[in-house]
Amino acid sequence: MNAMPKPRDLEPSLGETIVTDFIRDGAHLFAEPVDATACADLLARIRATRDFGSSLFLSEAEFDADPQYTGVNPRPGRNLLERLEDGLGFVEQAPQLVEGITALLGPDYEILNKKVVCGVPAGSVPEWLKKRILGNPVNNLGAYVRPQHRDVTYFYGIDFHQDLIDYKQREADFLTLYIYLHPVTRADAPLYLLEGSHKLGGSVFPHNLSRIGDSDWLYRNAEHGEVVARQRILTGGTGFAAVWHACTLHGTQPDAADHERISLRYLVARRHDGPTGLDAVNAKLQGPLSLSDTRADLAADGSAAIRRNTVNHA
Ligand SMILES: O=C(O)CCC(=O)C(=O)O
Repeated sequence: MNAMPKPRDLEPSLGETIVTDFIRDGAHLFAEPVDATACADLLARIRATRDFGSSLFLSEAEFDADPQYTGVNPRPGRNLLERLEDGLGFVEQAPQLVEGITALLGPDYEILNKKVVCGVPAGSVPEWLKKRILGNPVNNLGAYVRPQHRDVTYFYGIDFHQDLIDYKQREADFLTLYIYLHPVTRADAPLYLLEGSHKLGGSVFPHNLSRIGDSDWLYRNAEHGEVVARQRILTGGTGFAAVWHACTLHGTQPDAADHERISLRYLVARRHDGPTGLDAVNAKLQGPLSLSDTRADLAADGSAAIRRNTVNHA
């Protein structure tokens, strides 16, 4: 006769939990943070590279002399993490992250993009700039930052969006990994994530969202239907790590603290040909897996053409 399984054996593995969480929520928040000492060391190295105050920014006259709205994010050859590569093992080799990502993407996954993201505090954004960007849905401040500082992405909030937004015609074959390098409270521009929003697949930004309670949103994606998505505010301590699907809506409000919020953002893509956990997730989506156009908020030069913002009212 077979021995009864011990309760421990009945518990799902981390990989199984992550796939289940992705199917249900489009995200997983890791119970185990990454190494806090390594986070603090990396944060100190990042902070030593610049003052995250108003000196980051061009003057209004400098900006108006030659406005550049595109090509202002980190890119190969201008990415602070390229100089800090030796300090990233605590993320890229963290056993829980490797196990979770492998369950979703299979072995041999590739890092598509990695960068430092800064939530710029209100006190560091010049008044002229605040006036100009008030109410815009995407306040990526790269356009207004001095060129030598464009090796980091700076946000003063960004409305609910999918990370598929940057990848026209690409299938949702990647996930986002986001790491807090210091404690993030409600005042530090935490990520707002809409659980279950991935179920409607790819959808053009800005999204059709109506608040229906304290923390629920009714989200519609045209002929692909609607879901009620629960808002989860990702506050967390040093080393907090979360992953989400390329179609999961998320955003941030402007940083209300008196100091910057500094995080790491990775996009990780599958390479594996065989079946993966992500296949099981994507097989259940009601909407498209890719989009030919991802956004309808920009003018031809890349500047904001609409002034509307949902997450700021969350
Ligand atoms: O860190 C932030 O403030 C926003 C990050 C984000 O949503 C993104 O980079 O897609």
